[in-house]
Amino acid sequence: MRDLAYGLVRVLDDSGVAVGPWAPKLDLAVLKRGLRVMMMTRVYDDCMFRAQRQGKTSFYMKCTGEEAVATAAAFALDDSDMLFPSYRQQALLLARNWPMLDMMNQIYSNAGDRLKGRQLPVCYSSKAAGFFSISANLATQFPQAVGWAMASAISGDTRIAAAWIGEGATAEGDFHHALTFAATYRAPVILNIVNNQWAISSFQGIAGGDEAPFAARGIGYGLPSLRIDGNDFLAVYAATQWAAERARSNLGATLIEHFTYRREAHSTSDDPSRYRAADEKDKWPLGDPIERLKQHLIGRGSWTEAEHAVLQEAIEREVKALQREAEAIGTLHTGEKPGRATMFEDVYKDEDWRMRKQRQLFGY
Ligand SMILES: Cc1ncc(C[n+]2csc(CCOP(=O)(O)OP(=O)(O)O)c2C)c(N)n1
Repeated sequence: MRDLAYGLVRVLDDSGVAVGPWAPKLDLAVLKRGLRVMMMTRVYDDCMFRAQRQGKTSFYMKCTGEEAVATAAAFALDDSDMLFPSYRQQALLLARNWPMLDMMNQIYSNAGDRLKGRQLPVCYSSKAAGFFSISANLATQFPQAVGWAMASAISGDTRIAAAWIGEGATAEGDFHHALTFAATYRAPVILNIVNNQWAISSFQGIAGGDEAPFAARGIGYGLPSLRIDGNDFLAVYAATQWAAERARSNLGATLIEHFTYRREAHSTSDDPSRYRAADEKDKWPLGDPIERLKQHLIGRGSWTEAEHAVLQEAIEREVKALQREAEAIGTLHTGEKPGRATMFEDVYKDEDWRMRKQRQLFGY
């Protein structure tokens, strides 16, 4: 196992052919659905980014170039498995067919936002989709996922958990606490490190990636650890499927480092031209996940450039129509907003005396 933490598991070669022992036997239909979800995610990201620039929301974060990490994992997991994402796995929701309109309402903090504007845009939450509330405090989702997985095992459930963390956030104590508990209690959990090379303006070497791959950190905890090509839909699928089988067979947790690249800014509040070369993204050697899966399908004779262009146009039309629908409900500065008094609701199941005092202080 040790070598797998230091190497790079790949399936798609540079010409888009699936090779090697990790190549998963996947239906073409699954690959095409995966391609569609990745394309939808990219179009959704572009629309929401523009909406922020137009002042319709305060904040947005794209996952451009990293779409395979979340999409392929969602397809390899069962729909009832529990997801503990960071803010860059919006594709998980789309892969689980969660309505994009609901996600847009959250970005706009409008009257359709189930979270009533209380969460930072992009911090989605959906119990129905098995998608744990995203926390803007980095790394909290890691121990939470391990705890959830331990509870699942203790109660005899077959569901497993999966969590995602950025390579920068592995510097948080929560990352290490999660690995300790995962290893000690053999928690049925998949722990994903998304190494997209940058933590805002800090390159991955500052988080320790130059000393050893992030995957190698799992070895010290006795966890099977893989370092994989995160821009390869088939490699992400295969590694997740392998880890899920281990977890479901009571063999415990797996650590997976997804080697990928953040093509765009950290968020709408960031300007990467201040800290990295403008052409760096074009020099990234592992390519683009959408382009690579497209080439694979074309190579197998089951997809064409023309079909791809038609699908791209259809997705753009669909996303724009949903955007219009969301904006008709409201945006950051338009439409109805929840009353201020609602900030005291839903905090505790039964109102705490301190909460009551604060509410009364504000005259509600
Ligand atoms: C506990 C905590 N510390 C700092 C921050 C500020 N912060 C937000 S995102 C970020 C960088 C995270 O980088 P990484 O973990 O590599 O994930 P990426 O954004 O690249 O996906 C920082 C420092 C925070 N939100 N929470």
